[in-house]
Amino acid sequence: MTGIPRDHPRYESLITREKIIDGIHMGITSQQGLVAQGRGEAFDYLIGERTTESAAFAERAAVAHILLAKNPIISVNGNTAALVPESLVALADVTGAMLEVNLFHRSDARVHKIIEHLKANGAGKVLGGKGDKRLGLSHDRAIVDEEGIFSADVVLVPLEDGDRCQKLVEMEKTVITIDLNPLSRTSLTSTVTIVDNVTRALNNMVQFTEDMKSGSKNSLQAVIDTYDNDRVISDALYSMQEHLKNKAEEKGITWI
Ligand code: PTJ
Repeated sequence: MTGIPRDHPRYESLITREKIIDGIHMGITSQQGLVAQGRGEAFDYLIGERTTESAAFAERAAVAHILLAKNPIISVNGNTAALVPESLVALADVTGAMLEVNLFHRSDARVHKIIEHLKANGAGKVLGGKGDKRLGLSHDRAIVDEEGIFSADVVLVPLEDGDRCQKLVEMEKTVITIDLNPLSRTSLTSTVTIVDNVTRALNNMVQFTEDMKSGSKNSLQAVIDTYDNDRVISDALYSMQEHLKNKAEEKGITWI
């Protein structure tokens, strides 16, 4: 990584970019991953680069679904592998979910590099290398493992394009997504939509799991029952609007 000074006002954001670039050099992140990161950054700026209350609610609902699931899977792509490998492994460990590599710009070499990268960051078994089943999609995200995403009841999908999310919902799976764009196809089709940066969301989910894990099944179900995904999406849009309004007013710009 290049020497970015710690006191730079955009330090966190610049480090995140460096991690994606490093991911490309390591052969785990696609070049398109840079563009995706740029889109994410823009939405993160709009929401104020923080976890909103409703995103935290979605993260708790997501944890409740994962803890109640029979076969929960955390799907990993090239961006998340580069940005948050330790958090992916920590969430898998604390919840008992399995990690599965699933790529849009798929190559066997990249799948195996990501599996090795996750293992180097402490993961045990990582799925995705078999690719012995297909979802009904025309692109390579269709390639999944039978014991993983194919038979999962709950799938956590941090950051992707919408088709597979739609397909998983059609297969009657509970789909949890992390996507900073509250109006993306992914966000609009998932069961639980977390509008937060994957770099914050996964760490929050690890903490929430530690708090919620000892609770009863009924208490976890209660979190799910009181959850309203439309409300969460609507709140994300409102939070963006309010953040922009406050920023404008701080600078003496009239909000019309
Ligand atoms: O590794 P691969 O081949 O599976 O490809 C992965 C990418 C991400 C390149 C691929 O799935 C893709 O092109 O995704 P999109 O269509 O660009 O969608 C990415 C979505 O994630 C956009 O809505 C972004 O706003 C959002 N996003 C980007 N970075 C983050 C994010 N959301 C949360 N946290 C981020 N750090």
